[in-house]
Amino acid sequence: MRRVGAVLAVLGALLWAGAWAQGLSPGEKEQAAQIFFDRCAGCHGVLRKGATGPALDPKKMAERGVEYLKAVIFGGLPGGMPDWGRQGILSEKETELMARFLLEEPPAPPIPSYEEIRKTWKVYVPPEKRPTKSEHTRNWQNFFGQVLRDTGQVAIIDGDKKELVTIVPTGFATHILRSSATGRYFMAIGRDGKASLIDLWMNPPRVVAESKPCVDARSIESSKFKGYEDKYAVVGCYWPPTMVILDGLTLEPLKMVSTMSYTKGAGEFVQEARVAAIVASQFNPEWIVNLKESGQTWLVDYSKLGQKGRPLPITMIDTERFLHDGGWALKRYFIVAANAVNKLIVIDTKTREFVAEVEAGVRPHPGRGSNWTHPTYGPVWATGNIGSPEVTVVGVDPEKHPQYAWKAVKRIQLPYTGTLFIKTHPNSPWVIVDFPMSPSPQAAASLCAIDKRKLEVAKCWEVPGAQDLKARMVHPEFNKGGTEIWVSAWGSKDTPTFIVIYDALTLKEKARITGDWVRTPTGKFNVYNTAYDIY
Ligand code: DHE
Repeated sequence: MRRVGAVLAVLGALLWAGAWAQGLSPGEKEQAAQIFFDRCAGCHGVLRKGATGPALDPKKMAERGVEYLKAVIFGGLPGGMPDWGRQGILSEKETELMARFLLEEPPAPPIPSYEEIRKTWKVYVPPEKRPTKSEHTRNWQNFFGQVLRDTGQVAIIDGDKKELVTIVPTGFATHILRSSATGRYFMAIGRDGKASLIDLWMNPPRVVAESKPCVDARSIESSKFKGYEDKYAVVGCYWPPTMVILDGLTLEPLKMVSTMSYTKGAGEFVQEARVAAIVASQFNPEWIVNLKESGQTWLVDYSKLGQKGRPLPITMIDTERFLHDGGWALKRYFIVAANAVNKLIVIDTKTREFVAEVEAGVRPHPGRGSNWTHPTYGPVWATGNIGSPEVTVVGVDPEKHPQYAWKAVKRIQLPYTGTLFIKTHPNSPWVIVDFPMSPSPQAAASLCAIDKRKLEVAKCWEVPGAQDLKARMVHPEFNKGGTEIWVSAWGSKDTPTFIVIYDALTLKEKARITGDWVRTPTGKFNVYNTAYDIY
């Protein structure tokens, strides 16, 4: 049922590429291509050229041998390669299939036409039929949008009452949510490239528009500059490598831009130049769009899209390869991780310049990172690292604290590796750190709190019940007032888990959200903090 078209397309491409290898039947190839697309392509690239994960060149894979590949796929590797077999996601048979698939030349999935994409565009409630004020009395600015990854849904939870408001369908393996500039809409992006617009003012909140501008995507953002609030949206695609601009209120595809390019503007030509993090500038009517494989950061000016011919000025800055995720410092500097080269890249969105690069730990993964003001170093921003047990704290104020700006002022030692996300709030003394990529189940079920003044770990604890559910604690997020920290227990789709809520001062557990619907909860996004970039 799911993405049969995509499977057939991948299979078609396999045939087209003449990638028949001995031993794999057409059925096996189809299955392996789909598993690779769903589970592996995000890190290794659909063409297997490598990014977050290493390149998987068929000749090198053949040298390593099927037995070695099976062991790695099943049991994982320290530093990020998931243990797909041990987690129960791939059976032994599927593990062997994937090992054999890696010996073959990778197929390139076809590229959908604009007509095909346009057919995916649906407006369920046109803007003029939507409410002009909230239809309910709930405090929607303190709603949380909880991604239920493997059910392809988003749960809207009332953060004041800690009760489920509704569950809406979104894309396959839904990845993230972003708030529109006003916070009224959540925009969801699925790994199948489906964008969904959720109106939080409706009673109950519902998907009012959707479109699927590509077949594989990870990012979505709205236009936030004054005068353009909620007017446009942009989807960052992994495949085809494109950036697609949509109408912000209907998600109608308006403009598709290929991101294939030469690395850093003058190197090797990369077909698979995937769009990673996108943020919306407050200083200019533009998005900061980060291209992973080509190592470019684009400043995309959306202010002229209303003119004849939809002009789209793009300023291309050569930064660093393997850009991934990142966030704001002082709401002016965008800091993005070039994770495969252990660097942080800093863009000043006011002057529109590439200002610095900072040495991080091993494979920095900030999510959006965390901001606070330290008594000595002044304003700082911090990231966790997947491959080293470290939170890297960077000085970010070149005007008042130039001696610390763009330097790692502290490398806080953690007890474990495997951090994906860290988060804080101006009203909390703590930065909360997760470890979902740790190979140790005990570490993956644990959290740590860092003291923002002392710049050291104050407390680490294992979340009771998480290991019993084979769950990894992931993605801390504060409520609007900064008085609570919410963290999800990410287990398998077959078993409901929970979202745990801590007091943001005492770190004592306050509540748990449970229910049959709590399956594979991953990222969760507080409306106010997401709309106003508070982290
Ligand atoms: Fe993400 C952010 C890509 C796996 C949960 N992830 C991002 C961003 C990118 C990205 C480019 C930044 C988006 C932005 O800001 O515009 N993620 C990828 C991958 O390529 C990767 C490594 C592999 C894949 O196949 O997708 C991947 N991501 C995951 C997960 O396995 C996570 C933990 C669970 C899930 O839902 O799939 C996951 N990624 C997230 C979350 C964010 C994110 C929750 C946003 C963090 C935030 O606070 O903003």
